[in-house]
Amino acid sequence: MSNKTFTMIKPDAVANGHIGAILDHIIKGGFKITAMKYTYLTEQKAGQFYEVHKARPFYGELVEFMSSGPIVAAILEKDNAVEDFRKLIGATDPAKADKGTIRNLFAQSISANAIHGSDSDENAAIEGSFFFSSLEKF
Ligand code: FUP
Repeated sequence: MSNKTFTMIKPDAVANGHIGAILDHIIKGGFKITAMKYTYLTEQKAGQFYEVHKARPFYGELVEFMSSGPIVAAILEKDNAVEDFRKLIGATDPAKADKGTIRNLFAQSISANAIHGSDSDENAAIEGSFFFSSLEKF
Protein backbone atom coordinates (compact mmCIF):
# COMPACT_ATOMS: atom_id res chain seq x y z
CA MET A 1 0.00 0.00 0.00
CA SER A 2 2.95 2.32 -0.70
CA ASN A 3 0.66 4.57 -2.77
CA LYS A 4 -1.82 5.18 0.09
CA THR A 5 -1.79 7.15 3.30
CA PHE A 6 -4.34 8.03 5.97
CA THR A 7 -5.11 11.50 7.32
CA MET A 8 -7.33 13.24 9.86
CA ILE A 9 -8.10 16.95 9.89
CA LYS A 10 -7.99 17.40 13.67
CA PRO A 11 -10.57 19.11 15.96
CA ASP A 12 -8.69 22.45 16.09
CA ALA A 13 -8.60 22.82 12.30
CA VAL A 14 -12.24 21.74 11.92
CA ALA A 15 -13.36 24.17 14.66
CA ASN A 16 -11.38 27.00 13.06
CA GLY A 17 -13.04 26.51 9.67
CA HIS A 18 -9.99 25.16 7.81
CA ILE A 19 -11.46 21.98 6.29
CA GLY A 20 -11.85 23.48 2.81
CA ALA A 21 -8.43 25.15 2.71
CA ILE A 22 -6.69 21.99 3.96
CA LEU A 23 -8.46 19.75 1.43
CA ASP A 24 -7.43 22.23 -1.28
CA HIS A 25 -3.76 21.89 -0.23
CA ILE A 26 -4.06 18.12 -0.24
CA ILE A 27 -5.61 18.01 -3.73
CA LYS A 28 -3.16 20.59 -5.14
CA GLY A 29 -0.37 18.49 -3.59
CA GLY A 30 -1.33 15.74 -6.02
CA PHE A 31 -3.29 13.45 -3.70
CA LYS A 32 -6.50 11.76 -4.72
CA ILE A 33 -9.15 11.19 -2.03
CA THR A 34 -10.28 7.53 -2.09
CA ALA A 35 -12.35 7.60 1.14
CA MET A 36 -13.55 10.43 3.37
CA LYS A 37 -15.88 11.09 6.32
CA TYR A 38 -16.81 13.85 8.76
CA THR A 39 -16.95 12.10 12.11
CA TYR A 40 -15.62 12.18 15.67
CA LEU A 41 -13.57 10.06 18.04
CA THR A 42 -14.99 9.16 21.43
CA GLU A 43 -12.39 9.16 24.22
CA GLN A 44 -12.31 5.39 24.01
CA LYS A 45 -11.75 5.38 20.23
CA ALA A 46 -9.10 8.12 20.46
CA GLY A 47 -7.32 6.09 23.16
CA GLN A 48 -7.38 3.06 20.89
CA PHE A 49 -6.17 5.00 17.82
CA TYR A 50 -3.18 6.42 19.75
CA GLU A 51 -2.49 3.22 21.74
CA VAL A 52 1.18 3.26 20.56
CA HIS A 53 1.70 6.50 22.52
CA LYS A 54 0.12 5.15 25.74
CA ALA A 55 3.36 5.38 27.75
CA ARG A 56 4.17 8.92 26.56
CA PRO A 57 3.56 11.87 28.94
CA PHE A 58 1.30 13.63 26.44
CA TYR A 59 -1.06 10.65 25.91
CA GLY A 60 -3.88 11.90 28.20
CA GLU A 61 -3.85 15.37 26.68
CA LEU A 62 -3.72 13.91 23.17
CA VAL A 63 -6.74 11.65 23.76
CA GLU A 64 -8.70 14.51 25.35
CA PHE A 65 -7.90 16.85 22.46
CA MET A 66 -8.64 14.32 19.72
CA SER A 67 -12.07 13.60 21.22
CA SER A 68 -12.91 17.28 21.82
CA GLY A 69 -14.76 17.82 18.53
CA PRO A 70 -15.42 16.54 15.02
CA ILE A 71 -12.67 15.50 12.62
CA VAL A 72 -12.41 14.66 8.93
CA ALA A 73 -10.84 11.24 8.22
CA ALA A 74 -9.62 10.33 4.74
CA ILE A 75 -7.56 7.86 2.73
CA LEU A 76 -5.32 9.47 0.13
CA GLU A 77 -3.62 8.06 -2.93
CA LYS A 78 -0.42 9.17 -4.68
CA ASP A 79 2.93 7.60 -5.58
CA ASN A 80 5.12 7.58 -2.44
CA ALA A 81 2.05 8.75 -0.47
CA VAL A 82 3.29 8.35 3.14
CA GLU A 83 6.55 10.24 2.68
CA ASP A 84 5.16 12.91 0.36
CA PHE A 85 2.21 13.59 2.68
CA ARG A 86 4.52 13.98 5.71
CA LYS A 87 6.40 16.60 3.68
CA LEU A 88 3.14 18.38 2.80
CA ILE A 89 2.00 18.56 6.46
CA GLY A 90 5.38 19.51 8.01
CA ALA A 91 6.94 18.80 11.41
CA THR A 92 4.82 17.71 14.42
CA ASP A 93 5.63 21.00 16.18
CA PRO A 94 4.20 23.80 13.98
CA ALA A 95 6.96 26.13 15.19
CA LYS A 96 9.41 23.80 13.39
CA ALA A 97 7.24 23.10 10.34
CA ASP A 98 8.58 24.41 7.01
CA LYS A 99 6.91 27.47 5.55
CA GLY A 100 3.86 26.67 3.43
CA THR A 101 3.24 23.27 5.02
CA ILE A 102 -0.24 22.55 6.38
CA ARG A 103 0.93 22.66 10.00
CA ASN A 104 2.86 25.88 9.39
CA LEU A 105 -0.28 27.47 7.95
CA PHE A 106 -3.02 26.05 10.18
CA ALA A 107 -1.68 24.47 13.40
CA GLN A 108 -1.79 26.10 16.83
CA SER A 109 0.61 24.00 18.92
CA ILE A 110 2.34 20.61 19.10
CA SER A 111 -0.84 18.96 20.40
CA ALA A 112 -3.42 20.97 18.43
CA ASN A 113 -1.45 20.51 15.22
CA ALA A 114 -4.25 20.56 12.62
CA ILE A 115 -3.60 17.30 10.81
CA HIS A 116 -2.45 13.70 11.09
CA GLY A 117 -0.47 11.74 8.51
CA SER A 118 0.47 8.06 8.80
CA ASP A 119 4.16 7.37 9.45
CA SER A 120 4.47 4.10 7.50
CA ASP A 121 2.69 2.04 4.86
CA GLU A 122 1.77 -0.50 7.53
CA ASN A 123 0.19 2.13 9.79
CA ALA A 124 -1.57 3.74 6.81
CA ALA A 125 -3.38 0.45 6.18
CA ILE A 126 -4.20 -0.09 9.89
CA GLU A 127 -5.42 3.49 10.38
CA GLY A 128 -7.49 3.52 7.18
CA SER A 129 -9.25 0.32 8.27
CA PHE A 130 -9.87 1.84 11.72
CA PHE A 131 -12.31 4.30 10.08
CA PHE A 132 -13.43 2.74 6.81
CA SER A 133 -14.94 -0.60 5.81
CA SER A 134 -13.92 -2.10 2.46
CA LEU A 135 -17.22 -0.84 0.99
CA GLU A 136 -16.31 2.73 1.95
CA LYS A 137 -12.91 2.68 0.23
CA PHE A 138 -13.05 3.49 -3.47
P1 FUP B 1 3.22 13.01 14.03
O1 FUP B 1 3.56 11.68 13.43
O2 FUP B 1 3.91 14.17 13.40
O3 FUP B 1 1.71 13.23 14.14
O4 FUP B 1 3.77 12.98 15.52
P2 FUP B 1 3.86 11.84 16.62
O5 FUP B 1 3.45 10.50 16.07
O6 FUP B 1 5.20 11.96 17.26
O7 FUP B 1 2.78 12.29 17.68
C1 FUP B 1 1.40 12.01 17.52
C2 FUP B 1 0.59 13.14 18.08
O8 FUP B 1 0.88 13.29 19.46
C3 FUP B 1 0.92 14.49 17.47
F1 FUP B 1 0.27 14.72 16.34
C4 FUP B 1 0.54 15.44 18.57
C5 FUP B 1 0.80 14.66 19.83
N1 FUP B 1 2.04 15.07 20.52
C6 FUP B 1 1.93 15.91 21.60
O9 FUP B 1 0.82 16.30 21.97
N2 FUP B 1 3.07 16.28 22.24
C7 FUP B 1 4.31 15.86 21.86
O10 FUP B 1 5.32 16.23 22.49
C8 FUP B 1 4.41 15.03 20.73
C9 FUP B 1 3.26 14.65 20.09
